[in-house]
Amino acid sequence: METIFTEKHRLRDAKSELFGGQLVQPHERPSRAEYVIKRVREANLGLVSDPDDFGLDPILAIHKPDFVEFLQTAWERWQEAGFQGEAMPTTWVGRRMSDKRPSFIEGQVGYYALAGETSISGGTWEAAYASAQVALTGADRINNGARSVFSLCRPPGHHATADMFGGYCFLNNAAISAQHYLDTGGKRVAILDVDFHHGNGTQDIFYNRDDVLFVSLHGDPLETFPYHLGHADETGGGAGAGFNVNYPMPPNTPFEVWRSALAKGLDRIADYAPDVLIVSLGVDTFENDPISFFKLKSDDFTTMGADIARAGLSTQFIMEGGYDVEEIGVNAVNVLQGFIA
Ligand code: SP5
Ligand code: ZN
Repeated sequence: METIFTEKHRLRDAKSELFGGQLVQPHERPSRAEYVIKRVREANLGLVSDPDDFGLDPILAIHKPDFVEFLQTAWERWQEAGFQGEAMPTTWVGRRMSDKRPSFIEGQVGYYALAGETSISGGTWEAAYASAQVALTGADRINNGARSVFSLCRPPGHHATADMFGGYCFLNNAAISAQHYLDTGGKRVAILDVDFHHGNGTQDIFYNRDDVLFVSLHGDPLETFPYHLGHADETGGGAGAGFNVNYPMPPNTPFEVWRSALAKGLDRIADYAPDVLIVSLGVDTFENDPISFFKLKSDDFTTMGADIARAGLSTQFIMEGGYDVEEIGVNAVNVLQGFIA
C-alpha cells in the first residue's frame, strides 16, 4: 500500500493545549506522524510519496470561505493585536446569544471554535493545507485504480466542520476527500470513522445528504469529547435520513464488543454499496492512549484491518487521532497490514 506523506506537518507545532485547567504540550504533536512514518518504512508497507497540490478549490467545496480566510490570517491578526500566547477562544456563541460575527480577532476565534483546547499557532494554516493535499492525493490514487492508499494526514480533520475548528482539527480531510470523489465521477462514498472520538465535523457536514454515508464507532459523548454530538439517535436529516450511523460505547469497551459494532457498521456500508470507502483512522482506541477509554490491544488493530478488507471496497485510510506513545505507529500500520494480508 502506498503512503502519502509530507514533512510540512511539522509546521503545526503548537506550544499549548488547554487540558485540565493547565496549558500543556499538545497531545497532537509532530512526533505522532514521525512514529507512524517510521513504522511504515520499517514494515516495508510500500512506496512513500509526497502529495500533489490540488489548490484551494476542493477545500472550499467543503469549508466556508470566511472560515478559510480566518484560518489563513488568524495567527498574524492575533499577533498584531499584541497577544503573547497562541490564539485560543475565551468566548462562545452560548445558547440564545447572537450569531453575528465579531470583527476583532479575539471574538472571531471564539466564533469559529467548537472546542477550547486547540490553539492556533504560526504555521497551523500551512500544515492544515498540506494535510488536506495529502488526503486529496490519496483520493487521486484511488481514482487512478489503486485498491487502497494511506493518507498520513497531520493535523487530523474529523472534528472540523464547514466553519469551525477544534479537537486538534482545522480542515476536515476525510470530508474534503469524499467531496473530491463525488466531484470526479463518484456517486456514493462511505466514511467509516474508527477514531476513539465521534467525528462530529464529518457528521455535521454530510448530515442532510444521501451521497455520503457516515458510520462512526466512538466513546459515548455523554462521557467524553466532543460531548455535544455522536448519540445513537442522530440518524441523518432530510434527504440524509438514515445515512448517519453512530455506535457510542462506554468506558473500558474491549475489542470483542467494539468489533461487533464494526460488523454492524460494515453491513450497513455493504447495503449502501459505495464506490469508495474512506476510513477515518484514529488509533486512540488503544488501551494505553492517554486521553481515551477503550481497551484495544496492538494485535486487535490487525484484525480490524482484515475485517475492513473483507468489505471488498476501494479503501482510502486517512490518519486521525492516536496519542503519546510509540505504539501509534505499530497500531496504525497493523490496521494497514491486516487490510492487505
Ligand atoms: C483527532 C482527535 O482525536 N481529537 C481529539 C481531541 C480531544 N481533545 C480533548 C481532550 C480532553 C481529554 N480529557 C481526558 C480525560 C482523561 N481522563
Ligand atoms: Zn480521537
